[in-house]
Amino acid sequence: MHRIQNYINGSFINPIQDNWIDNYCPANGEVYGQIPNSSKEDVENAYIAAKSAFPVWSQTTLEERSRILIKISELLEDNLQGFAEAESKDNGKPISLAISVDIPRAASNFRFFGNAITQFASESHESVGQQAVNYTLRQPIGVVGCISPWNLPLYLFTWKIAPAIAAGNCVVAKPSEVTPMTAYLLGEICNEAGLPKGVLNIVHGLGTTSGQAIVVHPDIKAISFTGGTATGIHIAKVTAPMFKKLSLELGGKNPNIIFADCDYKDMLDTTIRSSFANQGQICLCGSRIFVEASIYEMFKTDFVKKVKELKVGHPSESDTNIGALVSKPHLEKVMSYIDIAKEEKAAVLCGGNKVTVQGYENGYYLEPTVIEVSTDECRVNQEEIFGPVVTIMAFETEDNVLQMANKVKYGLSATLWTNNLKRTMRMSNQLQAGIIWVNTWMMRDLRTPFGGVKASGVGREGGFEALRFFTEAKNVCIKY
Ligand code: TXE
Repeated sequence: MHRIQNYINGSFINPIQDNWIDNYCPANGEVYGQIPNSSKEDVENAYIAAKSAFPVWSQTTLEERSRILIKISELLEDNLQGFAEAESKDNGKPISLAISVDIPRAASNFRFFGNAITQFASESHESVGQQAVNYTLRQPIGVVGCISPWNLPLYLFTWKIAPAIAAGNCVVAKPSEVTPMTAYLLGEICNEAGLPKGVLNIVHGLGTTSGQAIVVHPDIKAISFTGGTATGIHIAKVTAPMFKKLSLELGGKNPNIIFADCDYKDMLDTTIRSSFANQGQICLCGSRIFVEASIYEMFKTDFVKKVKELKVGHPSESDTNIGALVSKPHLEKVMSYIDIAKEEKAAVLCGGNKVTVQGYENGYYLEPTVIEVSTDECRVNQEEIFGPVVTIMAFETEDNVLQMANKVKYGLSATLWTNNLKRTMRMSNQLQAGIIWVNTWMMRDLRTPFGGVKASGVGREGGFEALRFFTEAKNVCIKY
């Protein structure tokens, strides 16, 4: 059985205690490999490697850091097919998505931050009348921890690592134990690109052991985490007394608000994507759909018809729209919400059942599901399901939908469909979310701040925000 290894100090090594975890293929439910079940000793070794690499890396010129990051990006592009196949097999996502989104975006992350670091600047303040000038140094923090989830494995892993190393830090990183494969492959690419040993160290294992060891390590001074809100709460609690810098990108339950004056076809096509892309396992998915009453019945008919046309199938088939969910426990969690919907007397308009894909009977497939709710206060409309399940309901007025949109504990993103400029401005100002999309969804410009409010997390990633997170500001005041 194929075993992947930890990547520490530029070498691939087994976990010290020789403990391993089975890795499942979601498309057929079979174990296809094993990954290290790393302990805190493995994390300590990764930390030691990172600490030793830091003095040289933090003093490496920006041009040289940039050159290496862009080389990593190019090598990812050269190996697009292999990485996409690995991602699809590990995660269950359609290969078409891994080829068009996940791996290109991972390459873009390195290219973007390789370029961004050459443009990163800090402020200076002339203290007029006091004969002094202040300037701000932006210094790398040292060794930082990056912990990422399973839904967009390499995409989110590199979204953290690239700015961290661009800013001159050395990293101890842990991908999700559910989807470790592309992070493992990244180590080889980093060596080929000439990234010095120890700048990036990748430890595989469970959140509660190796993840926890990163989080509580006294000398890992900053943690960038993307994952579930419950884990985010735990990390915030345990790191508070240690005064660590924290960036937490957590769950979402995002409203997709559709007004009658929108471009209907564009809205319908995009709403299919924003509901079901990646099996609905994207923190940005618009899982609560609110439709203006005057077009509600038309939308319901058209949307359900389109949803029924989506093909649930093996991720490697090019015409598959919906692949497998990431794991058996996750499939069970998502399905439990379909039972909850029935208990809450909501109407399941389509979907709701497991799908048996011929030849892959033990895969984790679920029909795309649309639930019509009569109140926004039910659990399916309030709790993050994180699967191919959306709720729909009608609204009467702008005030009414704004209130419902904001009445959840999360606040990551919101989508608005309207051609009314004043309404766009009013609603964008008042929606409680870190990201608002108007007449589009998940259109990304890597320079923009990315993150949420309320239970969707703290801090912003993206652009200079990420470089600010991964540096400490130090003010120098010189009197002349
Ligand atoms: O995430 P976890 P899970 C949501 C989604 C999902 C729920 C739970 O609703 O159903 O979260 O998913 C590591 N110390 N999102 O349980 O556990 C873990 O090993 C340090 C939204 O799979 O938060 C993995 O690397 N690390 C989300 C990472 O945290 C710990 C994406 C995420 O896993 C740890 C995924 C600990 N104590 C799920 N415990 C998004 N925002 O996109 C776990 N980990």
